[in-house]
Amino acid sequence: MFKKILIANRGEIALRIVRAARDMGILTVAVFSEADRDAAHVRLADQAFCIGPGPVARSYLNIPNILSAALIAGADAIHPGYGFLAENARFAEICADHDITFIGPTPEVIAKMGDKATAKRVMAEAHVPTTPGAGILDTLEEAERAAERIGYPVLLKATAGGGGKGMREVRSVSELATAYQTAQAEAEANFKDGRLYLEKLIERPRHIEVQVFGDRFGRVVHLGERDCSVQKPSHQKLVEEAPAPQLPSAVRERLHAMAVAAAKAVNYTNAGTIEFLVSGNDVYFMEMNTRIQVEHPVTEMAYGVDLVAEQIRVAAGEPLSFTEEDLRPKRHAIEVRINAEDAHKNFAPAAGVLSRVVFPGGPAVRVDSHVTAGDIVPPYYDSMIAKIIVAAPTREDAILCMQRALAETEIEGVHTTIDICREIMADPVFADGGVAIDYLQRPHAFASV
Ligand code: MV4
Repeated sequence: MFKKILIANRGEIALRIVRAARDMGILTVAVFSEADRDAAHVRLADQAFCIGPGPVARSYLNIPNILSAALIAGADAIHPGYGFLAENARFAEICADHDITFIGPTPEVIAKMGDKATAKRVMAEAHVPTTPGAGILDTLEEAERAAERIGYPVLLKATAGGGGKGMREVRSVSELATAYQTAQAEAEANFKDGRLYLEKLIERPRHIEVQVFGDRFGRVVHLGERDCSVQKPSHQKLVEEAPAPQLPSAVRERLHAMAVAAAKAVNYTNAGTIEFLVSGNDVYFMEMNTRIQVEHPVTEMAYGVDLVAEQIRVAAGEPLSFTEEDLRPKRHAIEVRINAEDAHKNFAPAAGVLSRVVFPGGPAVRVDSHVTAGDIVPPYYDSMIAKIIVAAPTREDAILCMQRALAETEIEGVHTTIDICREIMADPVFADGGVAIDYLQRPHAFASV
């Protein structure tokens, strides 16, 4: 087992990893930017190194500085968390070159799944259902022919993308040229890779993803699905739950089987997520995320497992520790994300001082957060300041519990998503379950969206 793990991240996930390591008797090394000098992850780790100024390019994305910290501290592993360097194949490779274990899948798998057109082709070859579409498009004329063949509406996607950047809906041939140019320009600007592919637009699908886990002995398991259909127009998730409500058991079983097949097709190791679009009884592979996800606690609460500890064990070369009992869902879990942003201003990030912070409690409530009263929300990073997760025997009970948890929560000084999360938990449409990805944009549903 590792003796010392460096955490190449900040915020709540850095704390989450410090805690998992500490619980396993492993020493921890934090890295931090100048804007995070007083941050909780710095205080809780055994050691901490400043890796540069606030802007991420000069600190949390600064590979030489992070690696130097790991080498000076004598860390034998690096956990990248999510975001930042978590899906950077080059970083995973550089860690290996320095005899430091990257806690995640291999660089080859990260690169393969990071290229969305390649990932889709690999999954189609493994008989995982994908949306009808075309591979990389070299010209507008090729896009026109492909769209004609598939039939409108279609969706242009950036192969370097994911998360919706460089994506354009095209409803007729007259819209294609403009959409092609803007999607290409957006992809080029964001990823320095303007390559596009195209697929049939699935209208009003649900976003359901499956947690998978593989070890170095070729065992691959799934830990069920999470329903993440409640997303902001920017594709950021706001509410996640497990199991997915109103899902026919045949569809659920197919999702689980497809996810395991997908992970096995690439000899997947460590924690991963297979994202699907679900429309009626049809399921389509969308993307694979080769990291621990923000919403992983939903699965942890529903199943009663520790996914981060398992990541560490598997990276250290141990076999998966999950038993048959571990792999059965026991409760219904719901997570809401509390972001420092103004729901009335298109969810614009709200920087400022948190003058008051009160989090909820109780045996079924978990709060993953790095903030306390008096903290400043720095402008450089993601606006998420807390996740509240609850679990109960039934979905109805879980919603009641979340309503109570949100009623106890008080955050003052900056605008947050608490109010809209309260509205969602009180909404009869959400209570019915099975909402699609356009849920927050339904006409007049939420005054603030
Ligand atoms: C789609 C789709 C409909 N049809 N692909 C959104 C981000 C990226 N991961 C892929 N996304 C989508 N791909 C086809 N063929 C709809 C979306 C989509 C979406 C997916 C999940 C959750 C929220 C979403 C919001 C808008 C669009």
